[in-house]
Amino acid sequence: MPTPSVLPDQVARDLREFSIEVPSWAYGNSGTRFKVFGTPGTPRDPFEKIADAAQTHRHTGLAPRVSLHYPWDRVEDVAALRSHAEDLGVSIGMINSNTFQDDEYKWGSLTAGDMTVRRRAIGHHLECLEVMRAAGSKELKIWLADGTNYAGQDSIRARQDRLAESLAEVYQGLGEDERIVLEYKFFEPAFYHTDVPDWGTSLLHCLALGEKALVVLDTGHHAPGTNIEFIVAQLLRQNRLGAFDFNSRNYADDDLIVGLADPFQLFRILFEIVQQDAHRPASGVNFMLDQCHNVESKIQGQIRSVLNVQETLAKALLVDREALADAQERNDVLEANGILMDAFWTDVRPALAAFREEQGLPADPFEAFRASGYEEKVAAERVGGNQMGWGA
Ligand code: AOS
Ligand code: ZN
Ligand code: ZN
Repeated sequence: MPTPSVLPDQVARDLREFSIEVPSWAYGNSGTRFKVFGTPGTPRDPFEKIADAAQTHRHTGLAPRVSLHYPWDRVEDVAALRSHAEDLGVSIGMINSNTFQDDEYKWGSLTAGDMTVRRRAIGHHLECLEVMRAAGSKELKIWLADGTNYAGQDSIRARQDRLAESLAEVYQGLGEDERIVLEYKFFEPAFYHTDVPDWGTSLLHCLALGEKALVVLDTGHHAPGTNIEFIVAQLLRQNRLGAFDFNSRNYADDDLIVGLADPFQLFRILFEIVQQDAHRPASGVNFMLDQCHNVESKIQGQIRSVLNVQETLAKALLVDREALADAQERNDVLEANGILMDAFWTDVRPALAAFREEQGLPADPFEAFRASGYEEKVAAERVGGNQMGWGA
């Protein structure tokens, strides 16, 4: 396919409607258990995190929502945080619950055998629903660190039963147009078994709960070699793909910039999305990032990330699906594969630059942000106070 100088109309229409949600925690300092490096200008409170996130949207037009993590992003006045976001041209997206940092949850949260602990964990999720409403959001995201480290440590079956009961209580708290999304992760911090380790377990719980419960697919949460696009196709088929947590992994849950470790995997995932029209807002799939920027500039990292998703989506939209269907019907394996590869290798960057300019956005949002002086400005302004971290 020759390099197009403009995007086909339908591709441009689809891209105009497409958006990505960014995580508040990506704007704070993060690191490993070895070291967390500080960066001048790092936000000191959730208001500053949102101001930084708004820069990503301002330069790309792609990231109008910011996910919050609770209680990391606890503020006295959620309504004030909401209007601060709106003043900056963004809104608050999903509220992420957090039951992985308190001593009480050492033996589990929604799965805990101790009823007092379980009640506390359920209460936390109901409180998250209140925060969600005050923030103007409709979605609660649940990721649980629950699991065990040794065979025999606890009953796997009993924990599933307790999880189902706890989730049902949280689900009862949902309003008509609200929903929960349940994330899975095959290991870490628990290393023997995890209570929601895979898409099947998440889906089973969601099916038992009802239509307002959907699965979150974090691209970093699978064993090496897992065919993630298959999971995408299957969840879409069941109308249960609620959201993505996009990131890149080389080894495990590395949370690196999406599309950098394996751009072709991102393309294959987005092609499954496109084939089922799930990139359109009407599908209800929330495309989010779940990333940390340990050594690179955080806002630049976020801008690069949303651009990677946009660029790869444009390629997936360029696949000649009619020709593909025809090749598939004739079982012409290599022609079918060639049609996909042709779209994957197409350079969409010049057409995307023109597309952005048409919308009054910089042709190169990454360079425009670097030249804007924002990082230097906040580094000079944000003195005193404590920089927020991933686990603030
Ligand atoms: C944890 O591994 C998950 O990816 C969660 O989405 C988590 O809430 C997020 O990464 C912040 O730590
Ligand atoms: Zn995640
Ligand atoms: Zn993760």
